[in-house]
Amino acid sequence: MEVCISIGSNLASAQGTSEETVARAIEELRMLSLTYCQASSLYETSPVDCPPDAPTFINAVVKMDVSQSLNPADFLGMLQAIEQKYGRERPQQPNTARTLDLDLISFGLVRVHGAELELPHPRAHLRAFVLTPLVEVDPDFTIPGFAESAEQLLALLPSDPRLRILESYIYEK
Ligand code: PH2
Ligand code: MG
Ligand code: MG
Repeated sequence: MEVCISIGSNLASAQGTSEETVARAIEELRMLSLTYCQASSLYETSPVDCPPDAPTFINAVVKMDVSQSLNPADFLGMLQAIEQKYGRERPQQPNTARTLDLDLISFGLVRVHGAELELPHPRAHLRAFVLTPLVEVDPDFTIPGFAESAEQLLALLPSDPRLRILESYIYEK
């Protein structure tokens, strides 16, 4: 089962800076993968739909395969356990600075419309901080339900003036 996960951080955790937290999250995800795990580089991105003065984000994407026996709810629980390990707090106010956010972008071709989980992620196609690292991993990736590739979807979005690839965290595929 191929899954795609967006990783974000704009607050240091007890385990380190946002860069270090995202790099560690990639290794945590790698341990959940079955035969392959493709991680993007780390990117600095402008906060989108966040409170004023929100810190810059570090974002990355992982595409990997997981056991066919997992269902999306089980896998979401595994992602939330990793978020917890890196000190994720969930204040009332939306999109406050967070140590680690692991968003499930797609889970095979599964469609889910629940209060806890929506698949594919309903805003992934509108977010350059998701599509930019995804295009690095797989430009031809299609989010279930879309005719356009990730690369084509990204071309429709305005560019982020703060977008910067972090040279020290370029991953081998
Ligand atoms: N996550 C959000 C809201 N805004 N902006 C950036 N640049 N990166 C994110 O990961 C992000 C965001 C909600 O989780
Ligand atoms: Mg998110
Ligand atoms: Mg989230």
